[in-house]
Amino acid sequence: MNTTGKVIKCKAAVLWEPKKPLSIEEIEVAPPKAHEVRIKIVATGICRSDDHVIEGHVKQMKFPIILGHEGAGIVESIGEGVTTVKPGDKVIPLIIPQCGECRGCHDPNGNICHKSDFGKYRGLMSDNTSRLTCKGQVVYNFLNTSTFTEYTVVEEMCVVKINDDVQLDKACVIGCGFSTGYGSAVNVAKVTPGSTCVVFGLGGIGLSVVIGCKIAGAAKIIGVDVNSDKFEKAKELGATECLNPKEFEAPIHEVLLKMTDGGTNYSFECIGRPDIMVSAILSTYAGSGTTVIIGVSAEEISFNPMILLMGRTLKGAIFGGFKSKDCVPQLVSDLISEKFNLDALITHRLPFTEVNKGFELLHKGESIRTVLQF
Ligand code: PAD
Ligand code: ZN
Repeated sequence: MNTTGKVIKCKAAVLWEPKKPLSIEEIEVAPPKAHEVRIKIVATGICRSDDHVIEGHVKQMKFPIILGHEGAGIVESIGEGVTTVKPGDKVIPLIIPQCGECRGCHDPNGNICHKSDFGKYRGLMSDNTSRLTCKGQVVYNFLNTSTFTEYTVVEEMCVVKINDDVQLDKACVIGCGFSTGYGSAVNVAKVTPGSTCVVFGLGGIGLSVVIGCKIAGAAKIIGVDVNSDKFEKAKELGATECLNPKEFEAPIHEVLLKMTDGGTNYSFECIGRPDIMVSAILSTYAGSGTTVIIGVSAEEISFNPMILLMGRTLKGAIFGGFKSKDCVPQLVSDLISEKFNLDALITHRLPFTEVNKGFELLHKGESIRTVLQF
């Protein structure tokens, strides 16, 4: 049945308020307006950033909301003026838009488009309306995407066509977790061959950092996690050794300084804890070490400036510093040509309606990425 121009009724996982399970509801998805694209979602990963909203850590968030931001799908229909995708195209929705016009898009050294909803959390399209409703109420979107739904509408600047040959139930992790971790190593830190790296937190983000460090030619990649069950996979992906801070009396940065002759060249915080962010900085070599903060936290971080004065660098990045529309198609091509393999990141697959089970697996520390299939 041709659905172009019509409201689509479909299933979505709605979060009505924080600290509640997601609720599978029938929603209405309006047709795309000018410069918008309606997508049939085929697969979506579960990321800790979705969980931060469920747990109520993101104070500005508006409810009800449809979470999910690590998806892949097929264009169902397009609004007037859309030129870069057409119905039937395989696409990835983009958590960082690329409008191509703002200072952020023109900045060769950054990737933060000013249309991004990170930190603002308006949850609406640029015209301040939503295409999603449930039981007569407006439903907000998450990070310009919302993928825990059979259909979603995004703006053209928040979606990109990808190679037709890719499997969408793998490519979806390029929509957030993989690109975020991998790019933090290769783009943001710019890990150099022969260097020493430490990665704090070995979830989907941390393991993707490990993949990036290995491809960049790091000689030593040390994984740190309080859950030792994560070590086997980290080693499979390139970690040369793994440490559990619970097994040491001394603070973990002191252990790392000893192991690495005074500190690593690079460190990555992939958890979202201010105390570990400071440990990550302290683990690097004082004269020239670089730390990249990737984990998201609403709490403040504090440390003595002397820690940086000697020559350390502190950086942060969203989506691995990748300009989304420019870079995602290439990442998908790199997946097809087996530059990297994402199978190890996807530990579980579930039908979309079992989304809450996917979050349980994340809480229990059993999953890296659960991919929900529609
Ligand atoms: P995850 O929960 O799968 O992984 C976190 C890992 O950290 C787990 O393996 C934990 O066992 C481990 N951990 C927890 N506490 C500690 C501790 N004290 N010391 C050592 N290890 C610990 O999450 P994820 O990989 O999906 O996401 C990680 C963070 O990255 C999270 O804060 C998420 O919101 C953020 C993120 N940032 C971006 C970005 O663009 N900057 C994108 C996506 C996710
Ligand atoms: Zn994410």
